[in-house]
Amino acid sequence: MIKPLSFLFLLTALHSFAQTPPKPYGALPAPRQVAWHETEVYGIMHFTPTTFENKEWGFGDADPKTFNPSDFNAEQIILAAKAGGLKGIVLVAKHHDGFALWPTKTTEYNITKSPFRGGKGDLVKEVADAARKHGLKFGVYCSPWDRNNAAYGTPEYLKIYREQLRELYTNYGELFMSWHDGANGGDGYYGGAKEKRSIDNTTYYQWDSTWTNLTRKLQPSANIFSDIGWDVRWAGNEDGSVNETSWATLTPKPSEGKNVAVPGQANATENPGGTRNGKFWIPAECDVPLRKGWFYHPTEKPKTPEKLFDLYLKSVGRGAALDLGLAPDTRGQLHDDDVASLKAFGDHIKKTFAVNLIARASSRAVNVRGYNSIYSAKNILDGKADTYWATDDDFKTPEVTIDLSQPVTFDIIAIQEFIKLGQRVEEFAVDVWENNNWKEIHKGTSIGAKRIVKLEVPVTAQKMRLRITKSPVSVAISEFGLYMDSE
Ligand code: FUL
Ligand code: CA
Repeated sequence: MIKPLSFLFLLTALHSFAQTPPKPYGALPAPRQVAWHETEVYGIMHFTPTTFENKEWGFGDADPKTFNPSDFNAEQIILAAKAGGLKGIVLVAKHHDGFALWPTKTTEYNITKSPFRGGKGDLVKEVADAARKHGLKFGVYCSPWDRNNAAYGTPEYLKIYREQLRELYTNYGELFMSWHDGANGGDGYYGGAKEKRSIDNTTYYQWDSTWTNLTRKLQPSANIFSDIGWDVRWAGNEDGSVNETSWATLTPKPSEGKNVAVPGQANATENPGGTRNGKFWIPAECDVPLRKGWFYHPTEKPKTPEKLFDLYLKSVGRGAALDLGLAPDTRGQLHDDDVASLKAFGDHIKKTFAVNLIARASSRAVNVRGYNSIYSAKNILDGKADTYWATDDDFKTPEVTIDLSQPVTFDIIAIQEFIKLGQRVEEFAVDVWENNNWKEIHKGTSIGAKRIVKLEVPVTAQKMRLRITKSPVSVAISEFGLYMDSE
């Protein structure tokens, strides 16, 4: 006979077993990366003397007095970004031309030498303040390549560069990104030398120690972006898209002839698709200018809202993020055309994803982990990223059926995995019930943070199902939604 006390013990043990969440799979996102995934769409803003020279890469010789916006307005820019659905802004605090937009102590080539706000201005602060005031996250890009600095190429410059980062990391609040790129070395002004300087970027910048000792210490929530990581990788192009199958994990590989994988030296062929079962969680950022160039040029036009929506599907809809280049004009504001394009894009997304057409449906899963309601299939319809449907360990290819009280018409499918437990699913399919049979309407691969599928033609159905068709482990799906493109 089981004694009452041991029976109670057994019950408690069984109960806690049934509550055990699935074991995490593979490389996992750090909390800062989970927050980054939620940002989805953000912007990167280029506005330096290069804007006034109508160039893309300033040589580093522009007179600081040329930086003279007639009506700079950080709020105009931030509000336009916000209307576009952007949830963060990365400011290029210093581009390759070397002009610092903040009153740095590290170089004379900075904003205090310009007429901006009578030499008392701090553009980094104005943008940071405006962003925070309107609920956008803030980040910085400080170009390592500096075509103005006389010390560029010597060990002395590395100290200067690190000090610039230190100033940016300490004076402008919490940053969501520290953006770095691999463009470096070449010709430039270099304090008047006007020559070509080549550096070995596998050794010169010593990124490991900069990121470990500065970035991680002073800005632990900042996601380090570079072409291979550490936190966020480059998509491998500047078109705003990743591969249809794109994994959030990556095993950075050195490029040919090099024995280290550092910014600018990575083998970019894996960037658009990532590495299935890669060593690190390093999801992709798709950076693309809103216009043709990163800087404002009067003859160029912004992308249409339709084009932006398409890029959204090819970036955010493939588990990556969309980073749109914003280029203020010589007034220091976004052109009306850019404002209009952003607004229409933002409205398009807002309207389309306002209601999950199956939010009120009932759902039946073949398996729910430990019969426990905290892992119920209902969790995929509740609109909350933190609740998920999980299956028992041996249910790796489960399905869930959705029943509605009346038919709905949709042309967009959206699925999210609970990424805190890793990227688990490898293949999935969606079916609708038609003439007493299941008909497959879509078959896909990677999901991760989000997978959005736009169907060629709208589908009408009252009953549908999501099938996970390939996964090395049990699944953890946090959301499933059907939507109708509002346009
Ligand atoms: C690149 C730079 O060379 C471009 O000028 C621009 O800043 C872009 C965002 O990153 O690597
Ligand atoms: Ca959920």
